Amino acid sequence: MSLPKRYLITSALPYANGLKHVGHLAGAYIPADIYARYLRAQKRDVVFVCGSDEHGTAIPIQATKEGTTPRAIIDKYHAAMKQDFEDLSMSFDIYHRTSEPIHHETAQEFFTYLNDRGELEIKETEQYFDEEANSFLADRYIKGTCPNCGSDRAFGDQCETCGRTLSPDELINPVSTLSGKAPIKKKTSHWYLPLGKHEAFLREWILEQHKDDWRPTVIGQCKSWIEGGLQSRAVTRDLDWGIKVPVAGADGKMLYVWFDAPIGYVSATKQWAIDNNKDWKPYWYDKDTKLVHFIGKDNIVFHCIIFPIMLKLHGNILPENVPANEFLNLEGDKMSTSRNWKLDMRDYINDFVKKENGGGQCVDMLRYYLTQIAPETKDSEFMWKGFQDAVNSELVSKFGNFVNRTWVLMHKLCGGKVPRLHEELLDENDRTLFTDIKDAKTKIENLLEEYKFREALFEVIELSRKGNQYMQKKEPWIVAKKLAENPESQKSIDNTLHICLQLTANLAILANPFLPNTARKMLHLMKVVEKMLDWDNAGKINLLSVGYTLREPQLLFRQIDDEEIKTQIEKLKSGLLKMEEPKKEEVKPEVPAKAVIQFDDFAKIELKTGTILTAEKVEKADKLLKLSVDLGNEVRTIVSGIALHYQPEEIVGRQVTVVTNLAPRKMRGIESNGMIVMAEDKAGKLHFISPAQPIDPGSTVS
Ligand code: B3M
Ligand code: ZN
Repeated sequence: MSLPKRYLITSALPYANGLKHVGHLAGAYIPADIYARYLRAQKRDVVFVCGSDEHGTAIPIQATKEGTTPRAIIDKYHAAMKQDFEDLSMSFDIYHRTSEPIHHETAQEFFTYLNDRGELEIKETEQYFDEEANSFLADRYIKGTCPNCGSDRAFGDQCETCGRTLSPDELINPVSTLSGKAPIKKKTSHWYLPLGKHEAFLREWILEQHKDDWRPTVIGQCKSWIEGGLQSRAVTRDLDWGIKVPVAGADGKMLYVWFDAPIGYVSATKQWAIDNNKDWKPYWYDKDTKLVHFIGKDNIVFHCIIFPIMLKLHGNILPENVPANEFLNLEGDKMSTSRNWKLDMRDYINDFVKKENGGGQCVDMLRYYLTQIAPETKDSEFMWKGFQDAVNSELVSKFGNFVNRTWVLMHKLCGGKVPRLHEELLDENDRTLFTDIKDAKTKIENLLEEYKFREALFEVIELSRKGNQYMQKKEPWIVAKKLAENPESQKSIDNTLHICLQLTANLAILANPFLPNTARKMLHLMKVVEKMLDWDNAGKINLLSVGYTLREPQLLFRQIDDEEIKTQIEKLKSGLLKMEEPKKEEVKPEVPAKAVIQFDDFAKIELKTGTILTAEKVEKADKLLKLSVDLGNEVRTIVSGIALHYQPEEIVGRQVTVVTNLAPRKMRGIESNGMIVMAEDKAGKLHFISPAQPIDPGSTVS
């Protein structure tokens, strides 16, 4: 297959309504940055765009919260996010914003183009209206109960608890967040994009053409949308913040934020072209451009279904791939802004990067860990202990250690210069390492081309591990001890260090997309120029010239100590408490004691001890775990609402108390035969009621 002529890479445009956390970073930004850096090192024609999403109801809602104007909000958070991305070495070619006039014009032109060609339809519908506030209610302004997971904190567009996309009509007991009253329905007309008309196209393009190269999670979501029946989607809203609908008489109507935001990729490209004296058009019209959208899983439908339909109708190219990531949890719980359970990029920057001993190495440590745990195929977990382990036992002990040993020994045993290679003395170990270097390049390249960033990074570390192993086999420091008796053995030392130095140069090239600051620090140690990082140089074993003097050793990374981890965990927990405190003030009414029952009533309940044999999460239900429980003479399936409190793996083997004669109940399609009895503490955490000593499963509790 021939290579595309050019690449356009996009990262989701974050809403300018608050600081973004490391979950966002891991989902849509770091992978895109790795990919862009890799392609640039390949000397391909790449433009990498991003910017702030400054429309939608999220903005005025935040303005109300902060007692200021929407304009002030977008200015504040645009600047803050831009800075955060810079501080974490994101290499966008442009970080634009959707409030710019060039974006408004581009989005309006798109709308007009589609509307003029009859691709949009106008429909009159009834929509929720708040009589007290005299205003139509945007989806975000309506709260209610989620039809999917039952959470009572769902919004009209999405349930934050289970992540399901909703429409306001699906909400149970809707309430206006403006007045707290139940809204009424009122007539209004809007422009709709009829998705159903494009079903055949979507089936062919996604489910046929891309069934093998898009991630299964992405294909799965698209499939369920297509098969669930594609409804027309309104592309305008009754709002006073946004881009005006460019039609005479459409006063008070704005383009829906999800109509204008992805067009932000186009306007960012235009602005980049103006700034760099380039032509933007080929990036959006020429079939030889490879367009790749990096996003989180909650944005899949917009990037795989709605925006592609718009692009197709507008005559543009379509994305080649949309490598969406799943979510990143933090210390065993969902990241959440409202509960303050999160790690903002800014917090990490302040606590690590800006600290003495921080800088580029701490940026790369975070990039490393977030790539190592990237939620590419399923949700994953940021654990501070995991961060510490990743840094200390991989970056420091493998990668950093190899480079440092090489440098120290080269100074000690080879006079601080690149020693000669004595070809006639090359042995099996040397040759194997040469092959390993070449193979690593090919493997990493193939993995990156397939958006498998985790595995690609693993191969980089793996190569440094092989370097350590090689050094360990060669033991140049032992050989050096016998130099007096056998001066010829200097040649063996030279060979070892020569090869380790060439490997270091390779590691710099291969690590560069992931750890750009480290790669530059290595260039400094080697006293070579940026050009050495060209991807083409990887696999070569003559990158450093013989006799060239290199700099003194300098550690690439520092260790993360226990104290730092402890501080972060405490900070996270205290932040959570702070948010929960106000709740405590609303004194909970004492739960009235239940009515007195007779012994016979109690005796109706059959309680037994059981042992949990297996536990797994129930798909699309955050709170539920599916358990199989050993009750002595039988094993039962029980669905239990404890998933927010326990990880499946931590409860296997636990002894618990089970109500065994409860009528079977279906939950999420699984029949539950019994109930695990739990005690709830003041903080709402659930605890098992377990026998003090291990006891036979199936023992009667009475
Ligand atoms: N601002 C939603 C989000 O930040 C939205 C993405 C737009 S991408 C065109 O998740
Ligand atoms: Zn829900």
